[in-house]
Amino acid sequence: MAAGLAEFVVIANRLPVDRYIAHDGAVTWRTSPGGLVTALEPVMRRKGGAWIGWHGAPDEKLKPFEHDGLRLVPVPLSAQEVEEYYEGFSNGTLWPLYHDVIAPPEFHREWWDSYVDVNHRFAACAARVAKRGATVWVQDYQLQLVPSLLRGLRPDLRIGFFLHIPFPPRELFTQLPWRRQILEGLLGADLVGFQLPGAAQNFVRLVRERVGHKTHRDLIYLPEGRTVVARAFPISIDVNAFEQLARSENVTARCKEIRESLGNPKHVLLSIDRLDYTKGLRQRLRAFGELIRDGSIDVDDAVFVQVATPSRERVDQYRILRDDIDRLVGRLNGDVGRIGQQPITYLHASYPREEMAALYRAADVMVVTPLRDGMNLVAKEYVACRYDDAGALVLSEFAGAAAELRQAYRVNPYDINGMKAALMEAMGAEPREQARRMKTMRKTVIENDIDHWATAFLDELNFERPSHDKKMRPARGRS
Ligand code: GDG
Repeated sequence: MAAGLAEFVVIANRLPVDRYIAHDGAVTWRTSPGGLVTALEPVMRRKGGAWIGWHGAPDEKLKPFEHDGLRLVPVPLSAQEVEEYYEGFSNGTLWPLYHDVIAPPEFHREWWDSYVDVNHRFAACAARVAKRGATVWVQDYQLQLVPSLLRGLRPDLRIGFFLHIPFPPRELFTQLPWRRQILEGLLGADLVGFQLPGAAQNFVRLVRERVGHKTHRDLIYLPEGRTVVARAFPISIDVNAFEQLARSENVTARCKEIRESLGNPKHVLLSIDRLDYTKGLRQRLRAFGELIRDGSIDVDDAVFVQVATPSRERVDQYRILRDDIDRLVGRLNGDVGRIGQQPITYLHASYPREEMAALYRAADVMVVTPLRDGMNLVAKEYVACRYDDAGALVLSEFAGAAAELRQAYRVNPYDINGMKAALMEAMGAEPREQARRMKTMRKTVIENDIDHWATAFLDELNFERPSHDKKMRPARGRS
């Protein structure tokens, strides 16, 4: 690479860019909008950082390249690896297992073998790219073996890992035939970050019981004298950017247009999710449908807009879910709709950021009711866009965001009656009450934005911790 070795390296399953091919065949890359890139871009520039990840096309090798001042290092994946490592082990085994087994995880040895191979490739790539003593930050569940593989190759590096999704309790985690390998993989890091303290505690306890290392609170003492820290760093968003967008003239005009095209109802309810079985679409749509059917709200007064961004469409569970939701929306609209009055507007599509901001501003009630979610950034984005202190947030207690956004209308998404009551309360709240809640939530989100998250993690990662007494005897572990 022209710029030499990197002092700061991010490793994620995907590079933060998407490729566009114009009509004349010209290839351009565009930075994919996402909090992680925004948060890490300044550090990357300051330190001459590199980002390692798959570029999105199978069976293709690309040379490292520069885009928008970012140094990008593509890792190739074969079509079979996309199927086995990514769609298989990452999204068919780990994703459901880490989300309360809402869908049954599948355990296949070929998937695991592919996961191991690909993790080796990412680690080898980082070992080539990182400067002596560099800081390397590994992201998410697709790459849990990278910390220890990389440490094996490059013991001089400082290695951090952050898990964006929940980390399950031992009752679920121990179903995994490769549980010990995953725990040992993560222990290659100096700092293992989670969204919530409970997840960090689950990890520490599993390490103590299954691997046999001594632990004290959020510290894990390895026999070779190294200490691993396991701690929560709740992720956030670029609050300023969202607020600026929400305040812009275009978004203000578009917000008005959206409300008009919905027939200017008294209540606009909104949900935005990747179409995923963890997000609780079924339960919330049922709750809303019942409110109309039992006459609690009039079909002329309320519209529910559900945006479901296409996701993982080659994985079976996701195809089944899409058909289920199509049917459910059709049935509810058929049952309770009138001519010109469809209670649910269902959009299976992806939208530009301005449209998202306009939707947030147009929504009187934002309904975020996942069955399990590491954090849920949509909830924070809604709050960031409501500079007018208006609007109500209905939030699942099983979203990581519920720990911070305590003034939301809190629901258990499995309790349909409870959800109906919360929706009614949110719709009926006085503007003063809504403003009181929104102001407090805004303060929390503004104080804890994405910069704060990245800085807190990197400061902790670079904190010099003296090595502990190497003679400390390990406790007994089971596999
Ligand atoms: C994982 C964890 C954790 C969605 N539709 C569109 C669009 N989005 C954007 C949202 C938001 C992001 O995608 C979704 O983030 P979430 O946090 O809600 O959920 P996951 O995708 O499941 O993310 C989650 C997160 O990682 C971060 O650590 O919070 O728990 O599961 O930013 O705005 N953006 C655009 N068009 C869309 O149609 N532009």
